[in-house]
Amino acid sequence: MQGVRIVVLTGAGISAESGMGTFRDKDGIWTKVPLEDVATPEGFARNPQLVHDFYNARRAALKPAKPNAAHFALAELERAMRDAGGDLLIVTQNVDNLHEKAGSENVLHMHGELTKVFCGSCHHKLDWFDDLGLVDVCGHCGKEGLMRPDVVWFGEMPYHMENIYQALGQADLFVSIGTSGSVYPAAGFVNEARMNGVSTLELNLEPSENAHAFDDGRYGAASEIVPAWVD
Ligand code: BV8
Repeated sequence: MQGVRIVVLTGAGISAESGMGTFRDKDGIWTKVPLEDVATPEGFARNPQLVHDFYNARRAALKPAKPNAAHFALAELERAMRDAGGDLLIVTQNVDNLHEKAGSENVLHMHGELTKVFCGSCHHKLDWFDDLGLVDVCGHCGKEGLMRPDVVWFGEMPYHMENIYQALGQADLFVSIGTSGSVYPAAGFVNEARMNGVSTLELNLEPSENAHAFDDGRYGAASEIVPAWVD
């Protein structure tokens, strides 16, 4: 592992066994709630209270949630690689904080975080662990009613893109865990990695939409296949 660099992309599947729910599976979040209503800037402009209710419920569900064996295995691998002079970067599409709860330190949240909000007027960001509502006032500019979850909605630019593409260009291995490969730009990372000559591996419950793009794939529940891969 000396000097080895791994970039791991995670999606909702890694947190499924921690009770956080996935988006596009049979009982997924987007089968119950139209994403246009709760995960777009237009939906927020139309009905901000509906959006707050949706994210307040998910923030409440996150509080007691615990990382599973897959999160812990990645945290352990990060420590082992660091000790050996290598580097493991987790790029997560998840807005939960289960990688951090498991002890991972090198984590980029490309779709934002449930435990953060920002002001739509002055863009000041702050930690937020409770319900968010229309009457909340920005602690920075003092405006009321413009606070929103720090989540990247459809049509918005994901975070940390420059760092992510740089890491993909320098990696030895790219591993995608628990994601359907249906949301861009994350779904394109495997091709970016391959163009840079990086080996690619998919770990998922079943082959994803772009399974064909990976050099290798291992399939099963994340809590089993991720620790097995790390070992
Ligand atoms: C952008 C908010 C410009 C967070 C989310 C047409 C073509 C190409 C692109 C587009 C297009 N039309 C529109 C676009 C762009 C659009 C897009 O991709 N749309 C798709 C639907 C076509 N993307 C955007 O708008 C993005 N911005 O593109 O900006 C740009 C361009 C270039 C470079 C930079 C910027 C912004 C996207 C933001 C999305 N935000 N939601 C929230 O509320 O949580 S999306 C939502 O999907 C989640 O955030 C999630 O992170 C993301 C990905 O979903 P997955 O994590 O993969 O979850 P899913 O349910 O789909 O899959 C779960 C998988 O786990 C399954 O495979 C299942 O088998 C597996 N699984 C289940 N259980 C387990 C398991 N695996 C292992 N173990 C288990 N136990």
